[in-house]
Amino acid sequence: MTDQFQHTAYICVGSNIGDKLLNCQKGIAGLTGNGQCVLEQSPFYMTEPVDYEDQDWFINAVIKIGTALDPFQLLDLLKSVEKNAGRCSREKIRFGPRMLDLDIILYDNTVMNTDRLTIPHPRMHERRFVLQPLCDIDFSIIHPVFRREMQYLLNHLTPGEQKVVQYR
Ligand code: PH2
Ligand code: MG
Ligand code: MG
Repeated sequence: MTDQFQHTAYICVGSNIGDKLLNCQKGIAGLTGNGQCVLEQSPFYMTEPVDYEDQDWFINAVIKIGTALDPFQLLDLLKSVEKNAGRCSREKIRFGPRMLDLDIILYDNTVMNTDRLTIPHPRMHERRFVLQPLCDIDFSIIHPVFRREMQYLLNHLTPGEQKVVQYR
């Protein structure tokens, strides 16, 4: 029998507008409802905004999925689920507030850099809101570019910066 889900991807889920937890849950449900298999889910965290600080705290989580989609097909699906969950074109500020954000963090051991998509996510290694929930799922994953364990990358963030608080 052929394996339906040949690929493994890690997706960061985030929201900082409206019912943030519900938006994140809708995002995850939107993936399962569209043929993706959620293999693991981290706890949800309340996280201090990074890059653009003049905005509300986020709720973030990371999920591990099994997928038959290639990276671009997966990106298209994430965009359509974001849209269905109410993300709109008014959200114009780069790194600014959003109803739902679904980002590909890792896809198998793929390393790629195109105009539309960079994998691993180009800022994942400096973001506690990604590394903490990712380590909750599997701290021993090796970053395919830096060749370091996720736990190592998490431990090397500046202590006290980028607060994350477990939500549930
Ligand atoms: N997403 C951003 C920018 N800043 N900060 C936190 N804490 N969580 C996010 O998901 C986030 C962010 C751009 O997508
Ligand atoms: Mg993002
Ligand atoms: Mg995004």
